[in-house]
Amino acid sequence: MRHDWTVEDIREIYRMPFIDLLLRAQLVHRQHHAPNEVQGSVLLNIKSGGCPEDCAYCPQSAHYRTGVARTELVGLEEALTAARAARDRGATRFCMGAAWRDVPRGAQFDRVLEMVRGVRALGMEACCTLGMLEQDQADALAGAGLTAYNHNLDTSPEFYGQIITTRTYDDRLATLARVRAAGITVCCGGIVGMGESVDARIGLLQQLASLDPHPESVPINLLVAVEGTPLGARPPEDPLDLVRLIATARILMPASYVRLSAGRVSLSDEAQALCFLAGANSVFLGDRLLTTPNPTEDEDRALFERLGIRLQNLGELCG
Ligand code: SAM
Ligand code: DTB
Ligand code: SF4
Repeated sequence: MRHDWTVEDIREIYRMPFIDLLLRAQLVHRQHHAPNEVQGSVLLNIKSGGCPEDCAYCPQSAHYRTGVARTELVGLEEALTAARAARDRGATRFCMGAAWRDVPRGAQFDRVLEMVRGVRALGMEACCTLGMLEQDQADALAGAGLTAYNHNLDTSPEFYGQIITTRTYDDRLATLARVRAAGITVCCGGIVGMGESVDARIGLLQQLASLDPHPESVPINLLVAVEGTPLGARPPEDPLDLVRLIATARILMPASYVRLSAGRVSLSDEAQALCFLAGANSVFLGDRLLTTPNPTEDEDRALFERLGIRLQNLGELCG
């Protein structure tokens, strides 16, 4: 595993002829992963909307009018019912997301810890994404059995300030370090389609690949342009650029799960197939992400059947 990839190394890979890039990524993929297998996760928005951060892509930010409902933290039973349904649908990981800047202390955090224990008791991996964490909070999540914590870097350090002004890149890195120190696996990736340059994508990949160890999962989100957010009118991205980014991530971080995350509804089956060929080996299942649509169970079943892809089962957890 290399952690010292330079921007030049990465640019050279990203700009390879497309077919050469895909072949190289697929060869790397096969050294570390079962070739026709994809891991499935399901998301639950455990606390929606009203977030004090100003992430320009996010429909849950209180800074923008997007029509997303503001809710309180869901109850334990509601979360566990959703987790059981996710397991029945073939997911091995249940991801709980909250529109928080950081985790509130007290009863709400205790309830999240209960949710984590409950999901683990179902035999599934548990992931949370709750915003910034202090070390004692990361340790408590680890104590509850949390498998993974999602905290994205989103883009390069240079472009970050154009997307988010209410926190810094270093804040993000500090939380990631606390998650790692607590012994929780790291889920960290970014977004394509925010108007970032190729250099910004390469800068993101360099940051991710410099983490030692690499994040165990790397979500690559295609921007879901939501009306009311500053990025609501962004034109769609060229899917082949998304494929390039996934292939490059696969080559830089060979053992990581590369998750084709938000944005699948706007991709053709053919584009998704290229993403899998490039080394994506995880997706979100179920017709809802946090606030936006995702392919239905039937659509995914049909796609995986056409591609001969099978979902990883609970006996072969990735965590
Ligand atoms: N509030 C927490 C945080 O920001 O870490 C957790 C939830 S937040 C919604 C998780 C991630 O979802 C963000 O880091 C971003 O990468 C992704 N995301 C949010 N809105 C998106 C959108 N419209 N399109 C694509 N990805 C999005
Ligand atoms: C990640 O990287 N993508 C997921 C998960 N981590 C939490 C969230 C995608 C959100 C897409 C926009 C929405 O549905 O609100
Ligand atoms: Fe809040 Fe997370 Fe959305 Fe940013 S991405 S506004 S931190 S919920």
